[in-house]
Amino acid sequence: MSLTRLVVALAAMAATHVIAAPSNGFDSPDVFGSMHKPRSCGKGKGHGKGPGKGHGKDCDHFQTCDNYGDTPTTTAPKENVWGPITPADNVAVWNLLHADESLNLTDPSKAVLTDNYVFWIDTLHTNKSDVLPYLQGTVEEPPRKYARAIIFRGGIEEPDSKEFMIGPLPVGPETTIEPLDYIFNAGRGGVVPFNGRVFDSVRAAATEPLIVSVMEELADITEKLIGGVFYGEQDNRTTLAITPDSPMSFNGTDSYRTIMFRYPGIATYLTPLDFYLMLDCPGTDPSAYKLKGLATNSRYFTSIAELRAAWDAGELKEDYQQVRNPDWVLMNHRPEMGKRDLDDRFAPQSLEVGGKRYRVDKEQQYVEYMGWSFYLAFSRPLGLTLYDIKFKNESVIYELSLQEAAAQYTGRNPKAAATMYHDTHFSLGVDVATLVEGFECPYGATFLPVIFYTANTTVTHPNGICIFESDIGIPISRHRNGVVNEYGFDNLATVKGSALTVRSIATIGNYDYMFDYQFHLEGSLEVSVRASGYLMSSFYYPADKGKYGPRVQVATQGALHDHIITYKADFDVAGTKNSLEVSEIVLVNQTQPWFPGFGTFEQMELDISTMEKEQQFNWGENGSKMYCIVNENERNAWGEKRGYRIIPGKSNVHLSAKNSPFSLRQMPFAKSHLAVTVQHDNEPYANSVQNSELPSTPQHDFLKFFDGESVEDEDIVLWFNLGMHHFTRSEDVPVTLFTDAVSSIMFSPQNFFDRAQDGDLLNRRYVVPNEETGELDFEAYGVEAPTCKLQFPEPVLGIEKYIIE
Ligand SMILES: *[C@@H]1O[C@H](CO)[C@@H](O)[C@H](O)[C@H]1NC(C)=O
Ligand SMILES: *[C@@H]1O[C@H](CO)[C@@H](O)[C@H](O)[C@H]1NC(C)=O
Ligand SMILES: *[C@@H]1O[C@H](CO)[C@@H](O)[C@H](O)[C@H]1NC(C)=O
Ligand SMILES: *[C@@H]1O[C@H](CO)[C@@H](O)[C@H](O)[C@H]1NC(C)=O
Ligand SMILES: *[C@@H]1O[C@H](CO)[C@@H](O)[C@H](O)[C@H]1NC(C)=O
Ligand SMILES: *[C@@H]1O[C@H](CO)[C@@H](O)[C@H](O)[C@H]1NC(C)=O
Ligand SMILES: *[C@@H]1O[C@H](CO)[C@@H](O)[C@H](O)[C@H]1NC(C)=O
Ligand SMILES: *[C@@H]1O[C@H](CO)[C@@H](O)[C@H](O)[C@H]1NC(C)=O
Ligand SMILES: [Cu+2]
Repeated sequence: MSLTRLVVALAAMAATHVIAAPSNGFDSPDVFGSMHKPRSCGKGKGHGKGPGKGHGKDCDHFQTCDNYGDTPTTTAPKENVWGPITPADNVAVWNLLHADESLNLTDPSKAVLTDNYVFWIDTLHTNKSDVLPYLQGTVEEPPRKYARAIIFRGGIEEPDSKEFMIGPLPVGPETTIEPLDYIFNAGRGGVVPFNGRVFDSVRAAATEPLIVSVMEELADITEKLIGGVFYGEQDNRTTLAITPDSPMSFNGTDSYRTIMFRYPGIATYLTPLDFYLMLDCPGTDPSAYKLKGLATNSRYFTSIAELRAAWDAGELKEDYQQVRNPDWVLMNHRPEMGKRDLDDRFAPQSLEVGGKRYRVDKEQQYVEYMGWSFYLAFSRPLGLTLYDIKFKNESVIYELSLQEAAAQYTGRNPKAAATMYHDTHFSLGVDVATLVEGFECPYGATFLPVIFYTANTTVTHPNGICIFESDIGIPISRHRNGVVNEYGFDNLATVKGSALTVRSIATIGNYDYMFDYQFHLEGSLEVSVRASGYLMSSFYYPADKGKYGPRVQVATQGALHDHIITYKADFDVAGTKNSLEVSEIVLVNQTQPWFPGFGTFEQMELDISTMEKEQQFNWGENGSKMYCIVNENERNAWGEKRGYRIIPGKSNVHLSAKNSPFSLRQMPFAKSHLAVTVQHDNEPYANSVQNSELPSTPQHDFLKFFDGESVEDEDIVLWFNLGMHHFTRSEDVPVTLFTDAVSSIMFSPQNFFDRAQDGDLLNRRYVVPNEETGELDFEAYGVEAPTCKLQFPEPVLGIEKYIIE
């Protein structure tokens, strides 16, 4: 990112007279509390006002801080073998597919139901068995890349969707187009029946005439009942919008649409209406599509005539009218809500004032930070993925990747009751974009582009991913020894806490998911996901009595739903062969000879076992079970198995529904907190991107991973779910809040080392009162707070346009 940099004295930015960081924050006894008076300098550049003006000294003699310095570079030890195929590869693959007469492809932008066309092209995952010899150096050449392509084949005898693998790349004489079957295990390989394939714009367009014909006939009623009419999305008389629905098939032989109407525009997700159409729309012949039924006023009608009869009899009316004016859902500043004291001051910032402490190889998408190293990869369905994660040059995790972001809704209406989204189905990765510097990533963060392909073009989102180190707001560790003197200690040791975050935000329609991977200094790795954006809401029915969520506007109910975000963590803790150790706290009654008076009495004990077989499992009740990925063959100095602990964080839930027809068999991965399997090249993904339209006959069945294999001393994979039960509320308006809509997990060294890994950090203080002078001696290990002027970008910078070429 090229930014014009504006150098601003910190004093001016803070709009107060404090701080040009002291030359040594810890060099005098008055460092604590209010006794400390930092130097001030008030003549800021750029900002003329502020109470600092006129106070203190001029900042001009300070050097410029390095907080906007270039990201230090490094050279990745290996080629990034997981990264995306190149734009040139995409074009070559596109051309190769279109040159193949047997595929008989049509330009997707002109395609109709009965054509064959490319749905998308992406990168095929690289087999781990091919990668390991390269990483270990036993093979010189990196594994060759392959593309995967989904082709919609409406033009063949039995229309379907079929997936292909194309490679090796770059395209050359050896390159072939082969069916891609091996990553799908439910029996049909890469083939999905026509009715179960992604309901793309071509299929949506084919159903529109039926929707229009129904709604045209009912226009007089809908105008009066729900305040709008629908003549087609492009017709300028239309004042209603139709909603996306999913799933739209149960087993691939049927195909249906359950359409709820809403008001169009920015408030659309929060202005649902009490009017639903149910269509049957299987196959490639739209003349066979038909209306199945209509619903309003909590009644179901099997024909237009039935509904009209009820209307004519005066039986249909709305108690509440939906709000047309979208003002109430805008995310703008609302002066009518008042003003908070001091809120006009610039908020605290986390800035890399000492200069960046991480290195990036932008070419190879490789990062090094305080002993950590890892590679980044990106895919259309899954977004950002991390590979070969090492700490202190030892392997911890081979692959850490999102697998699915699912949401299932509930409600006593045809739309909410039937809604279950898999966001990878909607290519979550293409919705990763546009991070606002200073607000979503700190000023000075490193931004990386996101690249994906649409047909034979390359789309680049310049600020799709950010990397930054920030203050975590707590010391990693500290201790105060002794309370014998005026300071309250003989010595006090404290270690500064900071962490490196890799962040991306995907906006999938109504929702914004923020995905963070946070690398801590002592070897912990935290994964978290947060949700913001608009609720997918229901019309407000008082008869529901709040059972499906509260009323959040005059005619809107916040529909209760689950978010389940599934991840894969292919642990390779100090090597590929690992086991999953369970340490459960159990209570036992025992006698101890030195307490004869108690007889038997209760003690906690650890019941330690190793999981034997592949399985799905849950967190222990009230935290009673510790799960660790251990390496039986690697011991620390104390003879303990070296391991990483899996620590539950915030909101660790699994899907509530067990037998819902909409989530019946296509998402078993969402139905337990955790699962462990043996790593196989043909089991790279928990889900398939086309599973969501096949709830009863999935293309890919996660349950088939659990076929009794031993997970002891094997290359094992941990699958885990983050998420939340979204108990909706008025404070979800205008949008859900990231602060509490959060779920997380942490992986931490467990006897991986012989002691805590913060002893080598220099950003620490050791404070001892001098016995003779009574003053405090500060040991700063050569790391002092800098005296410098901070840099900020021009205020409007931080967003760059998409590049399409
Ligand atoms: C190719 O597909 C078109 C429809 O896109 C179809 O009309 C034509 O018959 C097909 N050709 C062959 C050889 O199958
Ligand atoms: C709608 O479109 C028609 C045909 O293009 C045009 O004649 C008419 O003026 C438009 N009406 C409105 C309200 O924009
Ligand atoms: C799919 O569901 C329909 C309707 O429930 C049923 O008639 C049909 O046999 C099912 N087909 C398959 C392949 O399961
Ligand atoms: C890291 O480990 C590899 C072997 O796994 C070794 O070749 C390399 O020298 C080590 N690097 C450092 C900095 O210790
Ligand atoms: C992409 O396809 C379009 C339409 O077929 C064509 O006009 C264009 O030249 C192609 N671009 C590349 C880079 O091949
Ligand atoms: C321990 O003994 C008490 C008292 O007899 C009994 O209630 C309790 O269930 C015992 N606990 C266990 C773990 O056996
Ligand atoms: C806490 O966990 C222990 C061990 O699993 C279990 O026996 C106990 O019932 C749990 N207590 C509560 C309040 O859930
Ligand atoms: C990856 O491994 C699977 C399973 O062994 C194999 O079928 C497939 O061809 C391999 N893929 C590539 C690109 O070599
Ligand atoms: Cu939600």
